[in-house]
Formats: sequence, C-alpha cells, structure tokens
Amino acid sequence: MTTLTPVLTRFWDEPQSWTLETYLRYDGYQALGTAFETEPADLVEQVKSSGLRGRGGAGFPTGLKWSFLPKPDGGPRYLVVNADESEPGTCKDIPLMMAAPHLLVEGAIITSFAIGCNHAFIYLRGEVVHVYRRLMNAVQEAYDAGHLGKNIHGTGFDLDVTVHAGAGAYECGEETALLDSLEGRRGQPRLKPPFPAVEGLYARPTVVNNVESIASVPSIVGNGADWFAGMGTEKSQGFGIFSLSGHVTRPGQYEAPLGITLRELVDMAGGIREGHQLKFWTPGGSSTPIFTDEHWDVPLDFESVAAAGSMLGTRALQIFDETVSVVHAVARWTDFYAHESCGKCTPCREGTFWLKQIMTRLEEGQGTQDDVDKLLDICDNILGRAFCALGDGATSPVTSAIQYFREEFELGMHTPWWEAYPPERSALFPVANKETVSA
Ligand code: L3W
Repeated sequence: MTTLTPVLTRFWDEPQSWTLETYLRYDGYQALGTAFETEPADLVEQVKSSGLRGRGGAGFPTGLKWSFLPKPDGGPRYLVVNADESEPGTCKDIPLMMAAPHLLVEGAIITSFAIGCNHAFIYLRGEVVHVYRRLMNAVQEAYDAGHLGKNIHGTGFDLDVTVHAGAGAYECGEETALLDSLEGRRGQPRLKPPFPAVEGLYARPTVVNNVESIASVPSIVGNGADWFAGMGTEKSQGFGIFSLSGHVTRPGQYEAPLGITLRELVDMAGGIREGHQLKFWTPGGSSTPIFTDEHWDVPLDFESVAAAGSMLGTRALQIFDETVSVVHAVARWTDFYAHESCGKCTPCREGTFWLKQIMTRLEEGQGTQDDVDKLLDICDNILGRAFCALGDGATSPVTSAIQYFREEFELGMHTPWWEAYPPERSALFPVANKETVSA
C-alpha cells in the first residue's frame, strides 16, 4: 500500500486489519470519545469547516448536507450510508469496508450523534456477500464493546445500525432509488426536491452519505477541521482514495491529497505497463468524460478536473494504453448503462438501448455513414433530460471518446475493433504483473 496521506488506509496492510483489536491499536474509537464530549451542533460545524465534500461522486459539501436537516420534531431521523459501489472502475468503498470496517462504523456513530439519529443503515450492494459478512462482524463487535445499542457509554445516546444488502442494481446507488429499495420497493429514483435531508427514508429527514465520506469523519473529529482543511487544494480539501486499474504496473488503491496528478499516481503505481504508452483514462469512473495523454498533469481536484472538461467523480482511474480500441472500451460501458437503466424515464431507457445498438455496429465494423453523428444526437437528447444522473453518465464516455478519437469511430464503418486492435496485445494483466495481481 503506497500512501501519501496515511489516514483511511493506515493499517490496511496489518494482518486482520478488520478486527476491533487491530482498530484499537490504531487509535480506533478515540474520536468517538471526543465526539461525545462535543455538542452535536459543533460537530456539524466542524465537518462543515473541514471542507469535506461527498466522496461518492458529486462532491457536495458533507457538513452543509447535515445542516439541511430540519429542526428536531420528536420523530425519527436517519443516517443511510450509501455502500452500493457499482460504477465501472470504482473500487474504493468495498476495499475500505473489507480492510477497515470499523472506520465506517465509528464514522456512522459520530455522524448519527451529530445529526440526532438513533437508527443508521448501511445499504450494501447485494452481490458482495463477503463484505456483508465483514460488516456484520464489525457491527456485532461494536455492540459487544458497548459502542452501539442503548445508552452508549453512559451518554444517554442510543444507536442501532442495520446492514442491508440490496439485490445488486447500479441504479440503487442513486440516493432516492436507494431509499425506495431500502423501503422494500423497486429501486427507482424519486423526484427531487424534496431532498432526502428533508424527506428521505420513510418520509423522514435523512442524511445519505457515501462510505468514504463517513469513514473520513473520525479523522476530522480526532485531528481537527484545520488539519483536514490543510490538505488538498483551496476548494477541494483533504485526501481521498484513488483507485488505479488497467494498464499500470501496480493497480490498487492509493490514498493521497486531492490535487495530486495522474503523473504522480502512476509513478507510485510503477508506471504504465512496460513498453507501452498511455492512450486514454477516466478520472472518476465510467460516468466521467475520458481524458487522454494531454491530461497527465491536471490536478485531480473537483475544480481542475471540471475545468479540463471532466469530473473528479469517484477517483476511479481506469488506465488504457495504446493497444486498446476506444470503441471497444466505450461499447462495454454502453452495454453496462443499457443493462442498468432502471427504465423509469424514456430518454435513458430508450437512449441507452439505441447507444448500445450503434456501438455494437461500430465495434463490429458494420457502422453506417451517419452513425457517429447519430450517437452525438442521441447523447444530446439524453443529457439533461433523464430523471437522474445515470442517463447523463451514459453519454459521457461516448461524447468524450468521439471528441478525442473520432477517427476510430469512423473506422468502425468498415473495420472491426479486433482487426484494428488485436486482442492478444491488449491483455489487461500481462505476465509481469501476475504477482502483483494475486498478492
Ligand atoms: C439538500 C439541496 N440536499 C444537493 C444533495 C443531494 C445529494 C448530494 C449530491 O449524483 C454523482 C453523479 C454521478 N438540499 C441539495 C441537496 N443535495 N442539493 O447533495 O447531489 P447531486 O444531485 O449533485 O448528485 P447525485 O445525484 O448524488 C452523484 C457521479 O456521482 N458518479 C457516480 C458514481 C457512482 C457510484 C456508485 O458506484 N454507486 O458512486 C461518478 O462520477 O455521475 O453526477 O445527496 O441530496 N438543495
């Protein structure tokens, strides 16, 4: 584990890093003690002034979101942790929950105390049964140690945590679809406003935050808002987990201050695989417009990435070298969005299906003269017209890939991708990396 800001990942390399015993050796649950001695409103202020912004993709200020909760009216209010990680390339929350589940549990307790919640939920992607088991064990350990339950450590504060496994749908990572799914309905997005902060789970005020956001809270409470705000850039403060996958020598999670560049991260990851060059990459998962080798030095913070034409998103850096057909890669993402579209709104349901049909033609070298313009036209009709961000996300790889590699799409009118880019040359994990991959 290479890390520039060893906070969330500071003990991942320990054997049994996930146990309470290990967590306690790394100052686990110390911040909880500090939080219980602090006024809840001051905790909200602290997280606000730390500058922490949502780590699930949108980057909305976390403390500000907490402060949107209406004044207590005696009824319940909820914390829901969005652990539905499923964006192609995004692989930070699941490793975090596997390696350090107590960071999330402690963060959830502090957040619940700050916002006055007595029942928190962790909504987990259904397929990851191993993560479900690990979280359940950590929650049980926290109950046994008296960090959860009634009158926690004599403070008078009660909290129960429920770990809920969904059925495995990308759409359920959208916060209101997640809430519908948690309530037992089909996971489809709700109209916003009202935002969940006002009317969320069971129509009660609800804070929905990403795993990494909540796991960052103990470090802020333990070290102070200024400590956190002192890292990163002026408007994108703190650190984050950057997930590198694809054609790098050592793929994995790298924790670093926001504002680090691809060049610095790839250096830490041992470079692009030997003998090859960077062709294109995603800064924040498949929903963020692709970048190319023009963007090695873009600071990876919310503002700089947006200024360069993409989004920081979930810091999922999928890296492709010159052996990869961009049409082939985009077609896989398009398949994903067409499969995962929930079907609620027409632009996304029909549009992603049309994108997929055209991308398949272009992949197979059977595209027609006007297919590239048709793709752009369909994207134009999805963008900003879909019910939630899934539709917009589906257009990002298509439009950005056409912007940078239009000639490759035009090649798809007569040449299948496998002739232009023989697949045996583009195996993602070459022999030299086998050790790293299995380790
Ligand atoms: C109260 C207001 N709350 C905004 C809250 C809102 C939400 C948060 C952000 O999309 C992005 C998307 C994907 N009063 C509020 C308010 N809020 N105004 O702030 O809201 P929003 O609408 O900006 O974004 P979103 O719908 O949450 C998320 C991008 O993330 N993404 C997705 C990755 C997917 C995963 C996954 O695997 N599950 O992480 C990657 O880039 O495209 O743009 O809480 O309620 N006035």
